[in-house]
Amino acid sequence: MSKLIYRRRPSARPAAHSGVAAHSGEPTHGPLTREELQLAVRNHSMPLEALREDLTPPGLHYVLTHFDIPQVSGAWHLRIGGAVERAMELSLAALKRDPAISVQVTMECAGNGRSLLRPRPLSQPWTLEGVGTAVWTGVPLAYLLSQAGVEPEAVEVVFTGLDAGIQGGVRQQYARSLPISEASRADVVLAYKMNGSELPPQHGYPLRLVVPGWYGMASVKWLQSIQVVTTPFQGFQQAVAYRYQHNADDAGTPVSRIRVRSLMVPPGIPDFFTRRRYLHRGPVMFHGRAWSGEGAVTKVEVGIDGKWVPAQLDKPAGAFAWRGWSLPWVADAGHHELACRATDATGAVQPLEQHWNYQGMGNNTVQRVRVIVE
Ligand SMILES: Nc1nc2c(c(=O)[nH]1)N[C@H]1C(S)=C(S)[C@@H](COP(=O)(O)O)O[C@H]1N2
Ligand SMILES: [Mo]
Repeated sequence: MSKLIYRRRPSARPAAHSGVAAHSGEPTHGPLTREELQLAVRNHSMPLEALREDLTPPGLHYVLTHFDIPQVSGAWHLRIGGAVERAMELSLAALKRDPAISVQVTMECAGNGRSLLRPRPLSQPWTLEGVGTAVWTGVPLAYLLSQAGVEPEAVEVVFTGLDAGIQGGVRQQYARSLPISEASRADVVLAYKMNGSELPPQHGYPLRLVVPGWYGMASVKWLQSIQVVTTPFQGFQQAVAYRYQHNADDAGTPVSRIRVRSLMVPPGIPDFFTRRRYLHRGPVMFHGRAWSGEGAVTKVEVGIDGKWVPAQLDKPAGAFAWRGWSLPWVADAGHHELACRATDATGAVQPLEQHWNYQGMGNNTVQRVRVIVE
């Protein structure tokens, strides 16, 4: 078994309250490692040109899977238990007979932007594209919890996936919890459809949780059980991973809602290898999307060679879906640097400089796109 344990440096300081590191090495300024490359080819991002679409087609939506996509038996049932009056076991057919809702949700990986940090935390090496928007259809979690009858002493609800593996030396099934207040929201859904079709295997077939507004780690795929608990959940993905930490010894604070971010469709055409962008001189329309899990997007500005210009915002497509924006520009010949930055209803605005943290979480620093106009 020990061969499967994640590599740990002999000198590694133990992470607070767990005795293990959340990932496989100290941050580095070095070149991309073999392990990062393996993760990057398993977990794909959304090509930025897909920002043109309100809804991301499932094959273009980003994917993040810690372990393997699990095999799902034909006898699959969802178990609901713990501090409830009536424990339940539900088949997919039974869940499909329950009331259903559809919610349009922009989901983003908490590690999006990680590999742009200096030094670079070693884990899934996202640049900017760990995001996508889908319509998720299924049973409201609050409906099933009310059917089960949550006991008054309950504090959290724990969601466990079928997928198993080892992270930070700890054998585990992927599991996360939500406080009762979040689990009781009307828009949290146990989804069996994505954009109107059956859930694809990589997105959690047969059933996944979707927590609108929270970074993706909360939306547990391949759900096996829902347990109502009376003490806070201390599983690895809750207590060790997904925390804003200064260093390995810092207990840190939990990652929850998505920080405000905007991205633009890279204009013009790319060079195959460098991805450098080339544009013709003259009028061009910039398009992009902006979102936040903390509140509505209220402003997007486009930076052109360091000067910020307000973009036109499209109508919102729902409280938890990205909002389109556009800005016309007349390109003059030469090298230019484009950027975009969003503000949300809480007044939060994307930083121009990185806010570094040890696991590389929530890096919403503004996107910069260099273009060559000819
Ligand atoms: N069971 C399970 N659920 C999971 C994960 C996982 O590895 N296993 N990854 C989480 C993370 S970190 C993210 S960002 C989202 C990604 O969802 P997607 O692959 O459908 O885009 O799923 C979350 N749910
Ligand atoms: Mo994630």
